[in-house]
Amino acid sequence: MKLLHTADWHIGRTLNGYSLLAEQEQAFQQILQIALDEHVDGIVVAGDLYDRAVPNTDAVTALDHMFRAINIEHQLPIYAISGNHDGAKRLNYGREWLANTGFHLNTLLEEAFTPIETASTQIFLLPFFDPMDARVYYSHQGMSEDQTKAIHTINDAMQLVIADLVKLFDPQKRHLLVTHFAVTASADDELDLTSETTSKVGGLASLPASLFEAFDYVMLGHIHTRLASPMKDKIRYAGSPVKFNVKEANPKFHGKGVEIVDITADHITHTFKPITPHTDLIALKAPWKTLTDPEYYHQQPCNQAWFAITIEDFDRSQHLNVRAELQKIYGTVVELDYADTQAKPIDHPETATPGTLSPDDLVGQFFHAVTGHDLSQPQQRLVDNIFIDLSQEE
Ligand SMILES: [Mn+2]
Repeated sequence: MKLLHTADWHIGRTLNGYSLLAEQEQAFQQILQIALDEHVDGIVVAGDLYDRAVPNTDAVTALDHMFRAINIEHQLPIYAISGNHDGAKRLNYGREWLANTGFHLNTLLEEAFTPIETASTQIFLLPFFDPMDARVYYSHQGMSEDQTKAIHTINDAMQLVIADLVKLFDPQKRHLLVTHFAVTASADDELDLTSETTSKVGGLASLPASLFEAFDYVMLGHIHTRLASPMKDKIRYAGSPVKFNVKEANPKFHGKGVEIVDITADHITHTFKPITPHTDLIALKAPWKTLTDPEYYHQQPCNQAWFAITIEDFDRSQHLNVRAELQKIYGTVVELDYADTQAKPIDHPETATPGTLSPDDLVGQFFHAVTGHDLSQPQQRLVDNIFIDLSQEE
């Protein structure tokens, strides 16, 4: 069995107010072509189909056309789940009808416990969920209130869920999991690659890869670069097909694409297939004199890419409309920033800057600075839950 693994389409996303829809449609055409060239048996979309729970009508129309092309025109099965950006209940609409044409879409936790059965594999589609969803699910399963109340973190919840999925394993078949979480190589790891937001995910909602070891292969969504894959051979992120923020313009994140996962009785392999951006996102950082020097900018794909420009050591009093001048040279400038190359002294060297801390750590540090005490366990739990809720709304 051969599957195409992609994730985090975020249809309808904008970059500093610029619509990415044309770029997303371009990327989709390439994904479809790869699927056809590789003769895959289905396309896996591991969550965050839309960018928001209530997507705008252009986004809905665009995704409808994409799924139609895959599933109706080319009759390829789709194996999809909702991510934290999707509205699980809304996206659930029509689910049972869609399954009739091989469009398998799970958005609710309880749906994960019915794997999709093929001749040689079981495909478990586990959508994004939070500890509260797990409490509700397990109380419906007859679990006592004391036990459901013990489900505090996503780690607590996932241990129960995985144990129940494993009970459904058919020993004659391969077991594949599609899910949407921050998974790290070990419990202590912190993700510092680009993820949902530009800040660290931290220990907050990240799960250790060891939780998923029972599966033969895990196809993840949530982190937007495949370089964050926690186990290179079998627990992998596909990454988003499109660059979503300026951080991703950094060459170290280059290489958007999808993975072709080939599953046979004795091995599973994955092969990266690149997607070429139509309008690339280029980050430049240089002094004003350099940026406006023809020798420099003639080296750049002016008017063909989007630019995020950081001007170094800039005397702002000299130029009235910096953006307009740069746009004359470069075309679309999606982000403009200023940087001093001379490092400034830090007031509190023992305190990390906000950008390098996870949101929960930041709250903890602030609390400590104000009260002189660490957060108690119930307080920490409250903070965690607030950020889990926020990550769903984001
Ligand atoms: Mn995402």
